[in-house]
Amino acid sequence: MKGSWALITGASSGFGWAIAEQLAARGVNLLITGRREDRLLELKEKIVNEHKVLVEPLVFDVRSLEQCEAALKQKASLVANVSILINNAGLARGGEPLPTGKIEDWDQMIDTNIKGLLHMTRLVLPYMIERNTGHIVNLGSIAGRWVPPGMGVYSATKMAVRAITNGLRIDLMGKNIRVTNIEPGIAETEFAHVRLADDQKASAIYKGITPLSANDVAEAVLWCLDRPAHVNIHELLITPQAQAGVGAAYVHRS
Ligand code: NDP
Ligand code: 8X3
Repeated sequence: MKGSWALITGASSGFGWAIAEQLAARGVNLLITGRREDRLLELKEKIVNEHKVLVEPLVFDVRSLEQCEAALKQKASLVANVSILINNAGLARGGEPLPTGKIEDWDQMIDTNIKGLLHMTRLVLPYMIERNTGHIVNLGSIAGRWVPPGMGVYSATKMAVRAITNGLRIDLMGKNIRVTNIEPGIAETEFAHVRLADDQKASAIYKGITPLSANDVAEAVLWCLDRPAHVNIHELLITPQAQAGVGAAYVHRS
């Protein structure tokens, strides 16, 4: 892994940030992306001070194909060397039942979680194919297996991530490129704050349980990346010990 290049979307927070730190600790050079430039610069400074790796921040919105293309073009010579793509940028919005759900929330989730992931995959993959090496790790969710109440559209986007991951693995048969879907349950990041835009409601999600941390999820990602080249982890479902499924009935709160 040392000396290779990884591109991580959504590195300005949560899982993406933790994955960046853990990869840098292993000597991996990084292209870190997100919309918040200040956060990417903060991460770059931290990583460069702690580890001897190269870090290039790229600021763009994964929903826009034009922005993705322009950003990657800026660093084309580095993108050409990317052997690890972490498709992590994503979000949930709202929690209303479908009949009263907000169309703009649906658009944002679909455009980010599905189309953003497709844009980045389509743009980076040709380089991996040319070099016949690579590993794509997608951030799905336990909600890609079962539907949490009020999260039907979010769940649909993560079911799409699962389908795209499986389809890609089939379409890449014969190439030395691995494809993995990581499916976390409740994890404490900015996710709940972005989803609910209400600090009190967001904190309630973690009440009475020890949620996964961003580092827990990053360790799972690193473990998948670390397997020998002939071993491909298709999917990895990871929850807090207190969570046995989705929805209140499957979370034990003390
Ligand atoms: P965070 O909110 O902490 O981080 C989300 C990241 O995605 C941020 O860096 C954000 O960057 C980036 N992002 C969001 N929208 C866009 C966009 N349009 N363009 C570019 N970047 C974008 O959440 P997590 O770290 O928890 O989430 C990471 C992934 O894991 C998501 O796909 C999420 O669905 C999934 N997940 C999360 C779980 C959880 O409980 N936390 C559980 C299961 C899966 P910026 O705002 O700077 O653009
Ligand atoms: C979100 C997972 O368990 O919070 O991706 O609904 S959960």
